[in-house]
Amino acid sequence: KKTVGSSSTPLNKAELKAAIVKHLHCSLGTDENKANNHAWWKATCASVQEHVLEGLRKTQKSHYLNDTRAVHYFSAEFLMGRLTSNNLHNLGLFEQTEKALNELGVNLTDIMEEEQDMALGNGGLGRLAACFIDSLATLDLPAVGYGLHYEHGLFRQEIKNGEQIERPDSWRDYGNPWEICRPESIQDIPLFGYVETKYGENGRVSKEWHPGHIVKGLPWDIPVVGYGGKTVNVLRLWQSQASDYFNWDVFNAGGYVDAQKENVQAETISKVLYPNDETEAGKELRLIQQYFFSACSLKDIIRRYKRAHGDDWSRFSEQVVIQLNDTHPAVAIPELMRILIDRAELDWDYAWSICSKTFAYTNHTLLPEALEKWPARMFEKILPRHLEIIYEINHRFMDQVEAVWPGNNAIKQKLSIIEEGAEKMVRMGNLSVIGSFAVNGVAEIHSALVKKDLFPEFNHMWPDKLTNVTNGITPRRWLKACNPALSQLIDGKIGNDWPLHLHKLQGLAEFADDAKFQKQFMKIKHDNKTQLAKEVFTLTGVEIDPNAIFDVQIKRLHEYKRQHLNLLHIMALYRRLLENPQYDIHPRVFLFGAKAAPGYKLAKDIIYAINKVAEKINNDPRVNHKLKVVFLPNYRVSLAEKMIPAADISEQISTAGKEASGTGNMKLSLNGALTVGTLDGANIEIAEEVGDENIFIFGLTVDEVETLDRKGYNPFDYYDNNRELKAVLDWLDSDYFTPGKPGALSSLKRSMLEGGDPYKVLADFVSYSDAQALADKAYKDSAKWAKMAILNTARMGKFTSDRSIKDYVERIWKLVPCEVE
Ligand code: 26Y
Repeated sequence: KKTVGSSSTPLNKAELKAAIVKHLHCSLGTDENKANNHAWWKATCASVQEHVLEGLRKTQKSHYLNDTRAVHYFSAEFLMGRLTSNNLHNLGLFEQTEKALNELGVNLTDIMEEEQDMALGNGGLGRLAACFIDSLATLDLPAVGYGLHYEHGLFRQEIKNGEQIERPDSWRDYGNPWEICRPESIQDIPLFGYVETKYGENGRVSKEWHPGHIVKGLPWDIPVVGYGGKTVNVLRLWQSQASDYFNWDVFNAGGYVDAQKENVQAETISKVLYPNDETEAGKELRLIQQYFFSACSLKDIIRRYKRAHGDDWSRFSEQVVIQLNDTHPAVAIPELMRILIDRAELDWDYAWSICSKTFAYTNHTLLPEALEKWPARMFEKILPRHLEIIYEINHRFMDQVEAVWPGNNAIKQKLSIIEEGAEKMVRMGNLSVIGSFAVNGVAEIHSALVKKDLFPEFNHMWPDKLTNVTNGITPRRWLKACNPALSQLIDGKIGNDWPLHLHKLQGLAEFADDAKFQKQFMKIKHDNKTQLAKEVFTLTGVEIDPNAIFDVQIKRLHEYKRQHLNLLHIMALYRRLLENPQYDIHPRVFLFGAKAAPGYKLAKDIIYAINKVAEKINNDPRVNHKLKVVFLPNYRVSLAEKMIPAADISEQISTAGKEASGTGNMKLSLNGALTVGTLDGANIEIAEEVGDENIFIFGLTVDEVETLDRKGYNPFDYYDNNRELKAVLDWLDSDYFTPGKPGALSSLKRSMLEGGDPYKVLADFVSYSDAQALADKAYKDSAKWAKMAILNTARMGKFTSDRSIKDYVERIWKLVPCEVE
């Protein structure tokens, strides 16, 4: 059994001090007197990294000697955030390092602020990948994360006059102490060109792809330290580079400048993360990115497999499972087919039998606009051979459909990988289902809807293929590291192994009524709020009172997530306070954090509206002792780590059926925030765990949304019949919040009226406002609130990502843990 801090070569305080000073001198070229926080941080990381790399070497040796089956998690996004605190905690070195630095006159918390977030992801899907690789290492499971080494992660958000401005993110400007460059494992990746059909003497027809370009993939490895420090897996991220030999001709002809153009093109591939989630942009570069990292990763996997098994492909799918994080890496399916057929010269059926036992696919959305489709013409230009293979996969699949539904062309059209129409499109979702042996949704309700609404025919053809794995979060980052005071309180009550066995938090339930424990618990919450209040003041200049309710909505900005429902309610409270200064609510601070996709107009309008309403309310002495609104700029993992421990209320208010799971909901509840939420995604499972009395559920259910749609939803029914709602919406047309600029907020109102209110904001308004009133009432009874908060923390055991990973292992991956040392 693992105990924390039992890593193989423990570093004591004296050794840490010596190592840090050595790195200050020998790696950073400075000394104790000259070093600034940045240098101290780097020297600390370098000292720890030595230790991490030992663990990595031992892990790789164990995996090699045991010839382990491994999962390969393919994801276009890994939202890692900062690594220092996480690595120190997982190695059991946090406290020693803190003390060592203290004796050197340095504060660990301060120097950790020097680290840039690794923001190589947009939101939930990317952060899920990061939590999963933490759990995989913690559970001693052989695993590799594969993705893209974006030079620029998700844009940095500034707010100017209430509007979002995007600035480039440069997370590696001063070097990243955790990553290791591996030029020895470079891969060549072909692109463009044409396909030649060859007729062999034996009558065998074969295909040869003559690529028009070759780009190099250079891998960077980020060690992933499991909790307890034994297994250290890797996250391997590919950077694109021009392949030098390809440019020699131009270069020799004196075309030095032209040769650089080629370089620029090749290096563009991993330049920047696309900032859209949920709406597909259909850009050529994005398809190239997807192919680039999928092809690099497959080559890497095959190289490793061949080292152990030579040309014997019969054991490939026993050794290798590839998890596709959404359809973004789905082009790996035809790529593996291409390698098996064109390169290894296997016949189609054998190749397909290997391929269709290798891939599994996770679906993260039902929103039609998020389902990836590529124009067949674009596919043909970039990946001509892959398009042929996709046609062949589809042809054979259509025969299967014909066998199940003879003569039914409507079903064939629906299930085909190719969408016929004005422009032929390749449907990546269909390809993923057909090419995978397992498909999962990310929460019970979402998986049920995947079966019922998204892929019902596939579910009929392969009743065991579609399944559920409810998402989870790593409690190491999202409680132990981000909320040290609460963690220590918990340690003292139930012992310190809850980060590995989160169900043990149940043990806190017996203290939920204990007045002393309630006080301790709420004192920590209050201290966390005080700390956040300071941060808010630094970042925005707005003063907030830690005695107010901190009500938090943090997530990407989307209509379906309904930040504008929250805003309408805030405006309603404001109105009530203006109309009746005695209106009795506990003071509340509404905190938002959200980035909008740069091209998503209405999302940006909502950010602007929140900021304008905030400005007005915060400066209105009639109400600002009761109400404050704060939009924190540049929401990201490291800011989440500061906001979540300070939250009293968690806003999870998506239209039922739209949020696949949500994971912020789990993080907030784990830290003792009460959810105001709809019956959507994992909220439903959270309600089951905490009990209906410890959550504020409101709004239409999935069935009610469906019924309303069938009947014909008319937002004017609500607008015309609710005076408050009408007044609040009309307020948006005035210049009350935007002096001198009437109509500056009108687009919001329009979307909810003439626009048809696609996310049923008006339908849920009253129910939401009632739930908020109940929350307010509950907060006024502080013992009751404390009990509810404690029970939220106590009952989050299910949502550890360790449980999610165990579900994947049992239902899909069939992996065996491999002890290191
Ligand atoms: C196709 C491209 C534009 C695209 C890029 C990113 C499409 C989608 C995404 C990201 C989607 C995403 O983050 N989905 C979220 O996944 C979480 C983890 O499963 C869920 O908790 C959350 O409900 C879902 O919205």
